[in-house]
Amino acid sequence: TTDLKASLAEKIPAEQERLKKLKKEHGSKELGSCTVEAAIGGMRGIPAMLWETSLLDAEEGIRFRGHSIPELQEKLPKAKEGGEPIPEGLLWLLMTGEVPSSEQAASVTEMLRQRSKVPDHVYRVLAAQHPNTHPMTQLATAVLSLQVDSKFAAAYRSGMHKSKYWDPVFEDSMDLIAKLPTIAAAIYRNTYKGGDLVEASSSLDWGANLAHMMGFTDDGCLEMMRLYQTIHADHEGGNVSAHATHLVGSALSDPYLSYAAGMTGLAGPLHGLANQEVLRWLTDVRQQVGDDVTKEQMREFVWATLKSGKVVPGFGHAVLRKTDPRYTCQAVFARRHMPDYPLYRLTAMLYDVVPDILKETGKVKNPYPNVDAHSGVLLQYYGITEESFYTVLFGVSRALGVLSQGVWSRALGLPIERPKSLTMAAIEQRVAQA
Ligand code: FCX
Repeated sequence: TTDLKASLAEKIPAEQERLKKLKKEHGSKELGSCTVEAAIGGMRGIPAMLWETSLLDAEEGIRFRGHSIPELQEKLPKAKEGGEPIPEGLLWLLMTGEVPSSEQAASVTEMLRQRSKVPDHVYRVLAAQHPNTHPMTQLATAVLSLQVDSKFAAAYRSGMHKSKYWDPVFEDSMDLIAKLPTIAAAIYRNTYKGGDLVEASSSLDWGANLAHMMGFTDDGCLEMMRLYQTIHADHEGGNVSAHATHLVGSALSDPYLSYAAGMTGLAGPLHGLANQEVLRWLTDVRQQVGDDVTKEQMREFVWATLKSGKVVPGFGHAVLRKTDPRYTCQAVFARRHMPDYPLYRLTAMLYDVVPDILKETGKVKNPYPNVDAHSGVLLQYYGITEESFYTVLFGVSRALGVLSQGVWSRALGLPIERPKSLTMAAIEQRVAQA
Protein backbone atom coordinates (compact mmCIF):
# COMPACT_ATOMS: atom_id res chain seq x y z
CA THR A 1 0.00 0.00 0.00
CA THR A 2 1.07 3.61 -0.49
CA ASP A 3 -1.24 4.75 2.28
CA LEU A 4 0.73 5.60 5.43
CA LYS A 5 -2.15 5.17 7.83
CA ALA A 6 -3.15 1.80 6.39
CA SER A 7 0.43 0.59 6.53
CA LEU A 8 0.71 1.73 10.14
CA ALA A 9 -2.61 0.16 11.10
CA GLU A 10 -1.39 -3.19 9.78
CA LYS A 11 1.63 -3.09 12.08
CA ILE A 12 -0.13 -2.16 15.31
CA PRO A 13 -1.69 -5.47 16.47
CA ALA A 14 1.60 -7.41 16.34
CA GLU A 15 3.44 -4.67 18.21
CA GLN A 16 0.73 -4.57 20.87
CA GLU A 17 1.15 -8.35 21.34
CA ARG A 18 4.92 -7.98 21.44
CA LEU A 19 4.72 -5.43 24.24
CA LYS A 20 2.20 -7.49 26.17
CA LYS A 21 4.50 -10.52 25.98
CA LEU A 22 7.54 -8.48 27.02
CA LYS A 23 5.69 -7.18 30.04
CA LYS A 24 4.24 -10.55 31.00
CA GLU A 25 7.39 -12.62 30.59
CA HIS A 26 10.04 -10.15 31.70
CA GLY A 27 8.18 -7.44 33.59
CA SER A 28 10.14 -7.86 36.82
CA LYS A 29 13.64 -7.98 35.30
CA GLU A 30 16.05 -5.09 35.92
CA LEU A 31 17.21 -2.84 33.09
CA GLY A 32 19.51 -0.80 35.31
CA SER A 33 19.54 0.91 38.64
CA CYS A 34 19.28 4.46 39.88
CA THR A 35 22.10 5.88 41.95
CA VAL A 36 21.89 8.99 44.11
CA GLU A 37 24.10 10.69 41.53
CA ALA A 38 21.68 9.84 38.72
CA ALA A 39 18.68 11.10 40.69
CA ILE A 40 20.43 14.41 41.33
CA GLY A 41 22.08 14.52 37.92
CA GLY A 42 19.16 14.77 35.55
CA MET A 43 18.47 11.01 35.50
CA ARG A 44 21.53 10.40 33.27
CA GLY A 45 21.84 6.82 32.17
CA ILE A 46 18.65 5.47 33.72
CA PRO A 47 16.98 3.26 31.11
CA ALA A 48 13.43 4.09 32.10
CA MET A 49 11.45 4.93 28.99
CA LEU A 50 10.05 3.08 26.00
CA TRP A 51 10.83 4.84 22.69
CA GLU A 52 10.44 3.00 19.40
CA THR A 53 11.38 5.43 16.65
CA SER A 54 15.12 5.75 17.30
CA LEU A 55 17.94 4.56 19.53
CA LEU A 56 21.17 6.33 20.41
CA ASP A 57 24.45 4.51 20.76
CA ALA A 58 26.98 6.49 22.80
CA GLU A 59 29.78 5.72 20.35
CA GLU A 60 28.00 5.50 17.05
CA GLY A 61 25.23 8.07 17.38
CA ILE A 62 21.61 7.87 16.37
CA ARG A 63 19.86 5.14 14.41
CA PHE A 64 16.35 5.77 13.15
CA ARG A 65 14.46 2.47 13.30
CA GLY A 66 17.83 0.72 13.13
CA HIS A 67 19.29 2.76 10.27
CA SER A 68 22.27 5.09 10.69
CA ILE A 69 22.30 8.51 9.02
CA PRO A 70 24.66 7.47 6.18
CA GLU A 71 22.45 4.42 5.58
CA LEU A 72 19.38 6.64 5.40
CA GLN A 73 21.10 8.96 2.94
CA GLU A 74 21.58 5.95 0.76
CA LYS A 75 18.27 4.14 1.20
CA LEU A 76 15.55 6.79 1.56
CA PRO A 77 13.81 8.19 -1.55
CA LYS A 78 15.26 11.41 -2.91
CA ALA A 79 13.96 14.38 -4.85
CA LYS A 80 16.86 14.16 -7.26
CA GLU A 81 19.34 11.54 -8.34
CA GLY A 82 22.29 11.32 -5.95
CA GLY A 83 20.75 13.98 -3.72
CA GLU A 84 19.61 14.12 -0.11
CA PRO A 85 16.70 12.11 1.30
CA ILE A 86 13.27 13.71 1.54
CA PRO A 87 11.95 13.91 5.12
CA GLU A 88 8.61 12.39 4.08
CA GLY A 89 10.45 9.11 3.51
CA LEU A 90 11.83 9.31 7.01
CA LEU A 91 8.35 9.96 8.37
CA TRP A 92 7.15 6.75 6.71
CA LEU A 93 10.11 4.89 8.23
CA LEU A 94 9.56 6.33 11.71
CA MET A 95 5.87 5.50 11.62
CA THR A 96 6.02 2.01 10.11
CA GLY A 97 9.58 0.80 10.73
CA GLU A 98 10.04 0.19 7.02
CA VAL A 99 12.05 2.05 4.40
CA PRO A 100 9.47 3.36 1.93
CA SER A 101 9.48 3.13 -1.84
CA SER A 102 9.50 6.38 -3.83
CA GLU A 103 5.74 5.96 -4.40
CA GLN A 104 5.10 5.61 -0.67
CA ALA A 105 7.16 8.72 0.13
CA ALA A 106 5.39 10.61 -2.66
CA SER A 107 2.02 9.66 -1.21
CA VAL A 108 3.10 11.16 2.13
CA THR A 109 4.10 14.35 0.30
CA GLU A 110 0.65 14.49 -1.27
CA MET A 111 -1.17 13.67 1.97
CA LEU A 112 0.69 16.47 3.77
CA ARG A 113 0.02 18.89 0.92
CA GLN A 114 -3.71 18.32 1.28
CA ARG A 115 -3.58 19.12 4.99
CA SER A 116 -1.26 22.10 4.76
CA LYS A 117 -3.68 25.03 4.82
CA VAL A 118 -3.19 27.08 7.97
CA PRO A 119 -6.40 28.64 9.35
CA ASP A 120 -6.62 32.44 9.28
CA HIS A 121 -6.82 32.84 13.03
CA VAL A 122 -3.28 31.45 13.38
CA TYR A 123 -1.95 34.32 11.24
CA ARG A 124 -3.86 36.75 13.43
CA VAL A 125 -2.38 35.21 16.57
CA LEU A 126 1.10 35.54 15.06
CA ALA A 127 0.45 39.13 14.02
CA ALA A 128 -0.72 40.06 17.51
CA GLN A 129 2.53 39.10 19.21
CA HIS A 130 5.07 41.60 20.47
CA PRO A 131 7.52 42.29 17.61
CA ASN A 132 10.45 41.11 19.75
CA THR A 133 8.86 37.72 20.51
CA HIS A 134 11.45 35.01 19.91
CA PRO A 135 10.60 32.83 16.87
CA MET A 136 10.44 29.73 19.12
CA THR A 137 7.86 31.41 21.33
CA GLN A 138 5.94 32.32 18.17
CA LEU A 139 6.11 28.70 17.02
CA ALA A 140 4.79 27.31 20.29
CA THR A 141 2.03 29.94 20.35
CA ALA A 142 0.98 29.23 16.76
CA VAL A 143 0.86 25.49 17.46
CA LEU A 144 -1.26 26.04 20.57
CA SER A 145 -3.63 28.18 18.55
CA LEU A 146 -4.14 25.25 16.17
CA GLN A 147 -5.21 23.05 19.05
CA VAL A 148 -8.83 24.18 18.72
CA ASP A 149 -9.00 21.78 15.75
CA SER A 150 -7.64 18.75 17.59
CA LYS A 151 -9.43 15.61 16.45
CA PHE A 152 -8.12 13.65 19.40
CA ALA A 153 -9.39 16.18 21.95
CA ALA A 154 -12.82 16.09 20.24
CA ALA A 155 -12.85 12.28 20.10
CA TYR A 156 -11.87 12.02 23.76
CA ARG A 157 -14.65 14.43 24.70
CA SER A 158 -17.16 12.36 22.84
CA GLY A 159 -16.10 9.23 24.69
CA MET A 160 -13.95 7.31 22.23
CA HIS A 161 -12.74 3.87 23.36
CA LYS A 162 -9.07 3.99 24.35
CA SER A 163 -8.10 1.24 21.93
CA LYS A 164 -8.83 3.72 19.13
CA TYR A 165 -6.89 6.74 20.45
CA TRP A 166 -4.02 6.27 18.05
CA ASP A 167 -6.27 7.04 15.09
CA PRO A 168 -7.17 10.69 15.90
CA VAL A 169 -3.67 11.15 17.32
CA PHE A 170 -2.35 10.12 13.91
CA GLU A 171 -4.76 12.54 12.23
CA ASP A 172 -3.71 15.44 14.48
CA SER A 173 -0.04 14.59 13.99
CA MET A 174 -0.32 14.61 10.21
CA ASP A 175 -2.36 17.82 10.24
CA LEU A 176 0.26 19.47 12.41
CA ILE A 177 3.29 18.21 10.46
CA ALA A 178 1.61 19.35 7.25
CA LYS A 179 1.12 22.90 8.57
CA LEU A 180 4.47 23.38 10.28
CA PRO A 181 6.46 24.51 7.20
CA THR A 182 3.82 27.14 6.39
CA ILE A 183 3.76 28.33 10.00
CA ALA A 184 7.55 28.41 10.28
CA ALA A 185 7.84 30.29 7.00
CA ALA A 186 5.20 32.79 8.14
CA ILE A 187 7.17 33.38 11.35
CA TYR A 188 10.30 33.90 9.26
CA ARG A 189 8.68 36.29 6.78
CA ASN A 190 6.87 38.23 9.55
CA THR A 191 9.94 38.58 11.72
CA TYR A 192 12.59 39.38 9.14
CA LYS A 193 10.93 40.17 5.79
CA GLY A 194 8.19 42.62 6.67
CA GLY A 195 5.38 40.07 6.61
CA ASP A 196 5.51 39.49 2.88
CA LEU A 197 4.43 35.81 2.68
CA VAL A 198 5.36 33.39 -0.12
CA GLU A 199 2.81 30.83 -1.40
CA ALA A 200 3.65 27.13 -1.22
CA SER A 201 4.75 25.50 -4.47
CA SER A 202 2.53 22.66 -5.65
CA SER A 203 5.48 20.85 -7.18
CA LEU A 204 7.86 20.81 -4.23
CA ASP A 205 8.17 18.26 -1.44
CA TRP A 206 7.52 19.12 2.22
CA GLY A 207 11.07 20.05 3.24
CA ALA A 208 11.94 21.96 0.07
CA ASN A 209 8.66 23.85 0.35
CA LEU A 210 9.74 25.17 3.72
CA ALA A 211 12.81 26.78 2.13
CA HIS A 212 10.67 27.99 -0.78
CA MET A 213 8.08 29.64 1.47
CA MET A 214 10.88 31.28 3.45
CA GLY A 215 11.88 32.83 0.12
CA PHE A 216 14.82 30.63 -0.93
CA THR A 217 14.85 28.90 -4.27
CA ASP A 218 18.47 27.88 -4.85
CA ASP A 219 18.65 24.18 -5.64
CA GLY A 220 21.46 23.66 -3.11
CA CYS A 221 19.36 25.35 -0.44
CA LEU A 222 16.42 23.02 -1.13
CA GLU A 223 18.74 20.00 -0.84
CA MET A 224 20.21 21.38 2.37
CA MET A 225 16.74 21.83 3.82
CA ARG A 226 15.78 18.24 2.96
CA LEU A 227 18.88 16.98 4.73
CA TYR A 228 18.38 19.35 7.65
CA GLN A 229 14.77 18.30 8.12
CA THR A 230 15.75 14.64 7.96
CA ILE A 231 18.59 14.59 10.47
CA HIS A 232 17.00 16.67 13.25
CA ALA A 233 13.86 14.52 13.45
CA ASP A 234 14.59 12.22 16.36
CA HIS A 235 17.26 11.48 18.96
CA GLU A 236 15.63 8.79 21.12
CA GLY A 237 13.32 9.64 23.99
CA GLY A 238 15.33 11.17 26.82
CA ASN A 239 16.33 14.53 25.33
CA VAL A 240 14.34 17.51 26.56
CA SER A 241 12.11 18.08 23.52
CA ALA A 242 11.29 14.40 23.00
CA HIS A 243 10.79 13.70 26.66
CA ALA A 244 8.64 16.78 27.20
CA THR A 245 6.42 15.81 24.27
CA HIS A 246 6.20 12.25 25.55
CA LEU A 247 5.50 13.27 29.15
CA VAL A 248 2.75 15.73 28.26
CA GLY A 249 1.26 13.28 25.76
CA SER A 250 1.13 10.64 28.48
CA ALA A 251 -1.52 12.73 30.24
CA LEU A 252 -3.51 12.32 27.01
CA SER A 253 -2.92 15.93 26.11
CA ASP A 254 -3.36 16.00 22.33
CA PRO A 255 -0.46 16.26 19.83
CA TYR A 256 -0.71 20.07 19.60
CA LEU A 257 -0.37 20.46 23.37
CA SER A 258 2.37 17.88 23.74
CA TYR A 259 4.44 19.06 20.78
CA ALA A 260 4.18 22.68 22.01
CA ALA A 261 5.65 21.48 25.32
CA GLY A 262 8.49 19.85 23.40
CA MET A 263 9.13 23.10 21.53
CA THR A 264 9.34 25.21 24.66
CA GLY A 265 12.01 22.74 25.82
CA LEU A 266 13.82 22.83 22.49
CA ALA A 267 13.99 26.61 22.95
CA GLY A 268 16.52 26.23 25.79
CA PRO A 269 20.19 27.13 25.08
CA LEU A 270 21.54 23.80 26.30
CA HIS A 271 19.26 22.01 23.82
CA GLY A 272 17.95 23.25 20.47
CA LEU A 273 18.77 26.90 20.95
CA ALA A 274 22.45 25.87 20.83
CA ASN A 275 22.34 26.25 17.02
CA GLN A 276 21.56 29.96 17.47
CA GLU A 277 24.21 30.25 20.17
CA VAL A 278 26.86 28.64 17.95
CA LEU A 279 26.29 31.21 15.23
CA ARG A 280 26.46 34.10 17.71
CA TRP A 281 29.64 32.68 19.15
CA LEU A 282 31.18 32.25 15.66
CA THR A 283 30.20 35.83 14.82
CA ASP A 284 32.01 36.98 17.97
CA VAL A 285 35.10 35.06 16.89
CA ARG A 286 35.04 36.67 13.46
CA GLN A 287 34.45 40.14 14.88
CA GLN A 288 37.27 39.84 17.38
CA VAL A 289 39.83 37.91 15.35
CA GLY A 290 38.65 37.99 11.74
CA ASP A 291 38.31 35.16 9.23
CA ASP A 292 42.01 34.38 9.04
CA VAL A 293 42.16 33.30 12.61
CA THR A 294 45.10 31.10 13.61
CA LYS A 295 44.70 27.99 15.74
CA GLU A 296 46.46 29.75 18.59
CA GLN A 297 44.01 32.68 18.48
CA MET A 298 41.16 30.20 18.35
CA ARG A 299 42.50 28.39 21.40
CA GLU A 300 42.64 31.65 23.32
CA PHE A 301 39.09 32.47 22.34
CA VAL A 302 37.81 29.08 23.49
CA TRP A 303 39.60 29.38 26.81
CA ALA A 304 38.20 32.87 27.29
CA THR A 305 34.69 31.48 26.78
CA LEU A 306 35.27 28.76 29.34
CA LYS A 307 36.89 31.09 31.87
CA SER A 308 33.95 33.44 31.68
CA GLY A 309 31.76 30.59 32.92
CA LYS A 310 30.04 29.84 29.63
CA VAL A 311 29.80 26.64 27.62
CA VAL A 312 31.26 26.26 24.14
CA PRO A 313 28.03 25.91 22.20
CA GLY A 314 27.75 23.01 19.77
CA PHE A 315 30.13 20.78 21.70
CA GLY A 316 29.39 18.09 24.24
CA HIS A 317 26.47 15.78 24.72
CA ALA A 318 24.60 14.17 27.58
CA VAL A 319 24.68 10.69 26.04
CA LEU A 320 26.88 10.68 22.92
CA ARG A 321 30.58 10.15 23.46
CA LYS A 322 31.89 10.62 19.92
CA THR A 323 31.41 13.13 17.12
CA ASP A 324 27.72 13.35 16.33
CA PRO A 325 26.98 11.70 12.95
CA ARG A 326 24.52 14.54 12.37
CA TYR A 327 27.53 16.87 12.55
CA THR A 328 29.53 14.64 10.21
CA CYS A 329 26.90 14.47 7.49
CA GLN A 330 26.60 18.26 7.51
CA ALA A 331 30.39 18.57 7.28
CA VAL A 332 30.31 16.21 4.29
CA PHE A 333 27.57 18.33 2.71
CA ALA A 334 29.62 21.49 3.31
CA ARG A 335 32.75 19.94 1.81
CA ARG A 336 30.74 19.09 -1.26
CA HIS A 337 28.77 22.30 -1.70
CA MET A 338 30.85 25.06 -0.09
CA PRO A 339 34.47 23.90 0.34
CA ASP A 340 35.92 27.43 0.29
CA TYR A 341 33.29 29.13 2.42
CA PRO A 342 35.16 30.94 5.26
CA LEU A 343 32.61 30.00 7.93
CA TYR A 344 32.94 26.35 6.96
CA ARG A 345 36.71 26.59 7.23
CA LEU A 346 36.37 28.22 10.65
CA THR A 347 34.06 25.42 11.77
CA ALA A 348 36.48 22.81 10.49
CA MET A 349 39.23 24.49 12.48
CA LEU A 350 37.12 24.39 15.63
CA TYR A 351 36.97 20.65 15.21
CA ASP A 352 40.78 20.62 15.45
CA VAL A 353 40.97 22.96 18.40
CA VAL A 354 38.01 22.61 20.76
CA PRO A 355 38.04 18.89 21.70
CA ASP A 356 41.59 19.03 23.13
CA ILE A 357 40.70 22.05 25.24
CA LEU A 358 37.51 20.50 26.54
CA LYS A 359 39.49 17.36 27.38
CA GLU A 360 41.98 19.51 29.26
CA THR A 361 39.23 20.82 31.54
CA GLY A 362 38.99 17.27 32.83
CA LYS A 363 35.26 17.38 33.32
CA VAL A 364 33.54 17.44 29.94
CA LYS A 365 32.41 13.90 29.19
CA ASN A 366 32.13 14.41 25.44
CA PRO A 367 34.51 16.99 23.94
CA TYR A 368 33.29 16.49 20.36
CA PRO A 369 30.83 18.54 18.29
CA ASN A 370 27.11 17.86 18.17
CA VAL A 371 24.51 18.58 15.49
CA ASP A 372 24.26 22.26 16.38
CA ALA A 373 27.92 23.02 15.72
CA HIS A 374 27.45 22.79 11.97
CA SER A 375 23.88 23.55 10.98
CA GLY A 376 24.20 27.36 11.13
CA VAL A 377 27.08 27.30 8.66
CA LEU A 378 24.92 25.64 6.00
CA LEU A 379 22.07 28.06 6.59
CA GLN A 380 24.33 31.10 6.44
CA TYR A 381 25.82 29.97 3.16
CA TYR A 382 22.42 29.92 1.49
CA GLY A 383 21.47 33.31 2.90
CA ILE A 384 19.40 32.25 5.90
CA THR A 385 21.36 34.58 8.11
CA GLU A 386 18.92 35.22 10.96
CA GLU A 387 20.22 32.91 13.66
CA SER A 388 17.37 33.53 16.06
CA PHE A 389 15.25 31.53 13.60
CA TYR A 390 17.46 28.43 13.51
CA THR A 391 15.82 26.56 16.35
CA VAL A 392 12.46 26.80 14.55
CA LEU A 393 13.96 24.78 11.69
CA PHE A 394 15.15 22.21 14.22
CA GLY A 395 11.66 22.20 15.75
CA VAL A 396 9.84 21.57 12.48
CA SER A 397 11.99 18.50 11.89
CA ARG A 398 11.65 17.30 15.48
CA ALA A 399 7.89 16.99 14.91
CA LEU A 400 8.49 13.98 12.64
CA GLY A 401 10.11 11.96 15.42
CA VAL A 402 8.20 12.98 18.51
CA LEU A 403 4.79 12.85 16.86
CA SER A 404 5.47 9.44 15.28
CA GLN A 405 6.39 8.14 18.72
CA GLY A 406 3.27 9.86 20.08
CA VAL A 407 1.10 7.81 17.73
CA TRP A 408 2.86 4.63 18.84
CA SER A 409 2.59 5.58 22.52
CA ARG A 410 -1.18 5.69 22.15
CA ALA A 411 -1.29 2.58 19.95
CA LEU A 412 0.66 0.69 22.61
CA GLY A 413 -1.49 2.11 25.39
CA LEU A 414 1.46 3.53 27.34
CA PRO A 415 0.36 4.91 30.71
CA ILE A 416 0.72 8.33 32.25
CA GLU A 417 4.34 9.02 33.27
CA ARG A 418 4.91 9.44 36.96
CA PRO A 419 8.45 8.81 38.19
CA LYS A 420 9.12 8.95 41.93
CA SER A 421 10.79 12.04 43.33
CA LEU A 422 12.55 12.32 46.68
CA THR A 423 13.52 15.15 49.02
CA MET A 424 17.14 15.48 50.16
CA ALA A 425 16.00 14.31 53.59
CA ALA A 426 14.41 11.23 52.06
CA ILE A 427 17.58 10.44 50.13
CA GLU A 428 19.68 10.91 53.28
CA GLN A 429 17.39 8.55 55.14
CA ARG A 430 17.59 5.89 52.44
CA VAL A 431 21.40 6.00 52.18
CA ALA A 432 21.71 5.84 55.97
CA GLN A 433 19.63 2.67 55.96
CA ALA A 434 21.56 1.08 53.06
N1 FCX B 1 31.53 23.71 27.05
C1 FCX B 1 31.89 23.91 28.34
N2 FCX B 1 31.60 23.08 29.34
C2 FCX B 1 30.95 21.96 29.02
C3 FCX B 1 30.56 21.66 27.71
C4 FCX B 1 30.87 22.59 26.71
N3 FCX B 1 30.49 22.41 25.43
N4 FCX B 1 29.92 20.47 27.71
C5 FCX B 1 29.89 20.05 29.00
N5 FCX B 1 30.51 20.95 29.80
C6 FCX B 1 30.66 20.92 31.25
C7 FCX B 1 29.28 20.92 31.90
O1 FCX B 1 28.74 22.23 31.94
C8 FCX B 1 29.58 20.35 33.25
O2 FCX B 1 30.20 21.35 34.02
P1 FCX B 1 29.92 21.49 35.60
O3 FCX B 1 30.33 20.19 36.19
O4 FCX B 1 30.76 22.65 36.00
O5 FCX B 1 28.45 21.75 35.74
C9 FCX B 1 30.66 19.29 32.93
O6 FCX B 1 31.23 19.70 31.68
C10 FCX B 1 30.12 17.89 32.77
O7 FCX B 1 29.05 17.90 31.83
P2 FCX B 1 28.77 16.65 30.87
O8 FCX B 1 28.37 15.51 31.75
O9 FCX B 1 29.91 16.46 29.95
O10 FCX B 1 27.56 17.20 30.02
P3 FCX B 1 26.00 17.25 30.41
O11 FCX B 1 25.41 15.92 30.12
O12 FCX B 1 25.81 17.81 31.78
O13 FCX B 1 25.45 18.34 29.39
C11 FCX B 1 25.24 19.42 27.29
C12 FCX B 1 25.31 18.08 28.01
C13 FCX B 1 24.91 19.18 25.83
C14 FCX B 1 24.11 20.26 27.92
C15 FCX B 1 26.60 20.14 27.44
O14 FCX B 1 27.61 19.39 26.79
C16 FCX B 1 26.60 21.56 26.91
O15 FCX B 1 26.21 22.48 27.64
N6 FCX B 1 27.01 21.77 25.62
C17 FCX B 1 26.94 23.07 24.98
C18 FCX B 1 25.51 23.37 24.55
C19 FCX B 1 25.09 22.52 23.37
O16 FCX B 1 25.80 22.39 22.38
N7 FCX B 1 23.88 21.93 23.46
C20 FCX B 1 23.29 21.17 22.33
C21 FCX B 1 23.26 19.68 22.57
C22 FCX B 1 22.49 18.88 21.59
F1 FCX B 1 23.09 18.35 20.57
C23 FCX B 1 21.08 19.34 21.38
O17 FCX B 1 20.29 19.04 22.29
O18 FCX B 1 20.75 20.04 20.40
